[in-house]
Amino acid sequence: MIPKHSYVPILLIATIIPQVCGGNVVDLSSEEWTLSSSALNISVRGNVPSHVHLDLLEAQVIGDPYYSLNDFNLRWIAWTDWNYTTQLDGLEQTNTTSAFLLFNGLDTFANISLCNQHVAYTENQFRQYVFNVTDILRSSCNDSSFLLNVLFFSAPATAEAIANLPDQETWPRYVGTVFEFPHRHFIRKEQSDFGWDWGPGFSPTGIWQKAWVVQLDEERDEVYIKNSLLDIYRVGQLNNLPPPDQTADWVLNASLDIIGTVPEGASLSYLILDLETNKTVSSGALSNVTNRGDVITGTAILEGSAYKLWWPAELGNQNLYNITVQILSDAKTLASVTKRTGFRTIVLHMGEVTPEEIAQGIAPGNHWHFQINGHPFYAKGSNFIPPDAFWPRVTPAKIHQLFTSAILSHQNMLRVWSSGAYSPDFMYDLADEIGLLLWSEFEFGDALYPASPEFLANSLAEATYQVRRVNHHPSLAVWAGGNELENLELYLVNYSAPDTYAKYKAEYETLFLDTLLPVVWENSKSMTYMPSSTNNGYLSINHSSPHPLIMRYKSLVEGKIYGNTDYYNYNVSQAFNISKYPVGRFSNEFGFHSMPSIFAWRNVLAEKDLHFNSTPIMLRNHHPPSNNLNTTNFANASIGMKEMTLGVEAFYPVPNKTDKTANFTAWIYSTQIFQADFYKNQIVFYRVGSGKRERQLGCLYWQLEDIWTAPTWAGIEYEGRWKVLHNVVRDVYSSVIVAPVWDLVTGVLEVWVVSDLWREVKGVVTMGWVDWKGELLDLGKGGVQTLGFMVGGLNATLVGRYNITQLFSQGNTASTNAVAGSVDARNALFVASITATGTPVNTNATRTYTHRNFWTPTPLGKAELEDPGLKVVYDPLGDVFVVTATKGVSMWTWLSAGLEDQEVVVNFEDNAFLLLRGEIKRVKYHILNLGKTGSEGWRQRVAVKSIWDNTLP
Ligand code: BMA
Repeated sequence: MIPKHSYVPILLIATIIPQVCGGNVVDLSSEEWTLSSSALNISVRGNVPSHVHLDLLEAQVIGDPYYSLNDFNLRWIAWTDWNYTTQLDGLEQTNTTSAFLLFNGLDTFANISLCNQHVAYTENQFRQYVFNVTDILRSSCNDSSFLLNVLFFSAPATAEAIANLPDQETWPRYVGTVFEFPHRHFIRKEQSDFGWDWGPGFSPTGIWQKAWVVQLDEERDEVYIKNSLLDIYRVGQLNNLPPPDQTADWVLNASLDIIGTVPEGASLSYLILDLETNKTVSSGALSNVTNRGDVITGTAILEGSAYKLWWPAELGNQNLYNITVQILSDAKTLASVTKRTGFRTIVLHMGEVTPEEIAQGIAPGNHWHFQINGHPFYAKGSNFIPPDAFWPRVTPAKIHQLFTSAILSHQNMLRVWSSGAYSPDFMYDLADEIGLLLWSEFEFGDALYPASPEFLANSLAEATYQVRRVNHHPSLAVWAGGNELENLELYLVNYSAPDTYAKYKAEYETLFLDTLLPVVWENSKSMTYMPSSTNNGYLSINHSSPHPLIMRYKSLVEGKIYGNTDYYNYNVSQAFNISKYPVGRFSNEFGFHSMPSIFAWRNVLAEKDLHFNSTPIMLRNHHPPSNNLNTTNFANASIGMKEMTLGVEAFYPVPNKTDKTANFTAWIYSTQIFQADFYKNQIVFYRVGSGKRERQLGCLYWQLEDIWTAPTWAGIEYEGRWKVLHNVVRDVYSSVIVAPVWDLVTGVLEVWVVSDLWREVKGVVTMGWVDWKGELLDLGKGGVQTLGFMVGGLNATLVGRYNITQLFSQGNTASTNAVAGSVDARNALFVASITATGTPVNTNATRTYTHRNFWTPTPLGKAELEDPGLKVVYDPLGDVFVVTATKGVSMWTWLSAGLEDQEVVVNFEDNAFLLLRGEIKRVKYHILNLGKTGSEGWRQRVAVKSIWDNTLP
């Protein structure tokens, strides 16, 4: 199904900023700011929200931070203290006015002063801060000079100072990867700001979120809503458990965080607007109102069947409602907030597999899958990393483009990986609209963290703000404490310093089970919480216990299956060995890196550096991480470069072209093919697992997109271009697929049909073998086999089985065993296609699903490939590119803009496909950017190639 979403940025019905009734709110974005460093004698125009790097770039003090090795060259910015100053305008001063500074985000260590009086010191990028500056304004400011000063201290220097404090905590060796700047785990700042294996370490700083001065007249009971929580859940629902009744009424819990004081006796009202019909569905007074002065909370019971449900993409409509909550006092509205939301239940079900389920063939252990509105579904998606090193320049249009790409490749869930930043409201808004579930995480990852009272209090405040801010979004799927903590960090402690395991595990539980879990559970009944992204589930759950989740950790019983999996294997010889892949209930990350396109490289490198192992390309390969600030760390970089090279050499024709650019381009393409091929093999393996004893119900590969241009795990480049991977994902994430699964240990090729529809699918599968000229091969089963099949809802069915060891005579690299058949494996391609009829989820109309897949008994590097005789022409009438293979079989057929059209950013809706001899494919495309020149005539220069081109000089 081609979703209706287009690439045109849409106008958001964004979450409405809370409005006070009365009061004076000064937006600090509209003030004139100066950014300065006295030590460096720099003074330029500043912006709010912004980062120092962006402001220095705008003022032309520095060049593009993303160019070449500027990440190394600009490290001085991170070591410097920076001052943002403004003379506040628009303040209203009376004797009864109180005044507050409200910052939605300061990155990170800031000393704030107003009228030369100290206001506060901040130390958490992710907290909302409010400071009462009434006294300062009344006593210390003269009318003409409201000087606001925000001095940011160097984050790497501060982290170092904290790490060096007497008696500071230390961790065993190996725990807590250092990427570039060290000590990230001591500070509450985006962890990847200090470098990561896919990105640069800029350590940006600045007022990175919106900020205001809020002035309230105390005599008029003025209040301001600084944050708010809406929680919608079914009556009887408890966190982490499937709701007992999907027809039960809804509970609406609204809780508003206030600047000022809500007077005693105030009440709350609500109004719910259906955004499709623009009609009010329900309104009235909230009951059980509790008023703490700074937080006012109330609830309502809403009729269970009165609201259309919200569904993820391809599972139903994204029905949305506006809920307005008002604070009323003496028949006057003091303040109101409107948030756009949806009605759904989403649960990560980790309960025990029941005897009935075991009798149905599901392995004992615990479940680990998501249920939307009471239905298990297959989660298809990827991991989302920060889309830019500088969040203030991330626009809704950029996120919309990424989300549209995800939807076009049939993804319904993104894991917003911790160690970046909490997603902005507009990102959740877009996900709500487009139907992408966002598995969200607290920003802790790949390290163990302090458990000091100060660190816990700081983390608690951060989590409370974030949970309350975003809870109303129907796209919010789950909260995880952090990334790879249970499966990696605790494991590393146990491995490298087993004697101290108990201490570090206790600290881990203090933060992730005793501190963060209550934040989620006390604010929201609708959300599941788990302490670590990858985990073995819980041993027990008891909502009335002070320790409600007792995690399983390593209490594993042979034969049972428990949690989700994370799999990285850089030994390329094992890439297609399915016996190495983890068997679990859900795969939440796996991957391998590849090179971005020459177009992307050209935008950030000098022409002389456009070759595979050039200095800047190598030094942008951060896998494995350099572990320090060394700017000549070729040793680790060369490991990553070599892995990509070996992947190509092991499986594909090795490019060796005389033309330098052609050779570079061919190598890039080949690393992308190895990456995509490897992911495809795993995705298929996991999806087939939905019909096996593991009842595998989720696959999120690592990683959706790039933060910059570098060799990484991404499927989408920084500028939005799809790598081979994203195209392949689009193919294998289709609802109904045919999937060859080869077991190199047994030499058996199985063919499965997998469906993630909820009702059965019936159809016909056609399987056969061809040679590279496209002639049919008769391997003893009459050439082509056609069979009927049926696949149950959310299931997989075995439709074919071939003993590869016995099938081929020569060149049989599929097995080392003896040879029986008469055909040379180097000249054989297995092709399977299906046509099936099924019913899309939550619809009644049936539709036809088609899919084709292939497998080769020998790597393409050993195959006797033929020239496919590829041709491409642009058809202006259909506005499509028409591709034909005139002479033979075309593998990994690849369309791209002409080399001279480097500014053209275009995605072909179908790419990296198989074309049999004589086949014609009409390919649609999406333009993301035509560049400054408009690239007149680029359509005529679109080029096509296949893996066969690698064999050409
Ligand atoms: C996992 C992730 C990330 C990392 C990726 C690639 O460890 O959770 O931390 O970037 O693999 O190495």
